[in-house]
Amino acid sequence: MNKYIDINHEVKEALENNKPVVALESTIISHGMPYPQNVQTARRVEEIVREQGAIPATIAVIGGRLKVGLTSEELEFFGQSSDILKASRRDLPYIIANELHGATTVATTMIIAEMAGIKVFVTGGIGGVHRGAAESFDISADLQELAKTDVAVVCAGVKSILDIGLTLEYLETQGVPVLGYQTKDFPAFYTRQSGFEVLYSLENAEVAAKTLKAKWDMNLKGGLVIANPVPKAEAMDESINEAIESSLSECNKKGIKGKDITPFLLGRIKEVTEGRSLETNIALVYNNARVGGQIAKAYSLLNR
Ligand code: PSU
Ligand code: MN
Repeated sequence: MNKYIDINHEVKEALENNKPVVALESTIISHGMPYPQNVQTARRVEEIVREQGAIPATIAVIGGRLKVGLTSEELEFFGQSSDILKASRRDLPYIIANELHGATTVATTMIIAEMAGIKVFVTGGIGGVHRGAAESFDISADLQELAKTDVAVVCAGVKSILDIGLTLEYLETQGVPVLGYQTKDFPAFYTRQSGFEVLYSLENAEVAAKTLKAKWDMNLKGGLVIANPVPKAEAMDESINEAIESSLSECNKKGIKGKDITPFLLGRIKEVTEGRSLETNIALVYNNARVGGQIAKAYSLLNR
């Protein structure tokens, strides 16, 4: 194991004994939701993973250490502190060298999960190709990471603040399987449908686990996207698209760029929807934790 990583005792013991472990990211905590909902959600997500019989491993960088599994105090600190850098692949070396704190994105959480030997990772939504990328070149490093790092990402699809069609094209080019969980509609985070379909729908956690195993047994490098739509009861209706459009044009007007775009849009959409988008966001993460926990469990049984 490399000298930069600290895996907590419970997670280490689980990995050594081939028990199911689920990785969780920390950008969603420090840049994706306001305090205190961020910490409450993170704790509940860990609980839901446990209810499925798996061990949660929230991943973050604290004082330059790659942490796999946070203590309750570390989680609280992370949710409250304002000097936490959003850490994608490019940011890690500097943050480590300077002993800073970093919130791990999907890309970085995948990197650290792979270092630790964790195969299943649960989040809300992944990054993607931004609208207008032909001009801005703004394509999330999450997509490159999915091409090369062997971790399955359970998410609720891609937000329509992004160009969903181009995101799916990019993933196809990179050979990343995009699988619907009990659906053929590719979900758009707040809504169950995006207007795009996936080729394959996974019937249950066992089929999902066999799909991961087949990919990695054949040495087909890289991750998989398991797209799990928000439950019907908590999904938003099409009016969310107006909130997204107005937030996007405000973002452009203000000249907000790069890594600040996603956090700005999430905050603004929450204001425009008077908090409803945050409730949906929380509900879909819980649903992903449930499914991800089940897939991790099924995967560990396959490898007994
Ligand atoms: N989508 C969300 N909430 C988030 C993110 C995405 O609904 O918090 C975060 C994830 O950590 C993702 C990152 O990896 O934003 C992508 O940022 P960028 O586009 O700058 O790569
Ligand atoms: Mn970007």
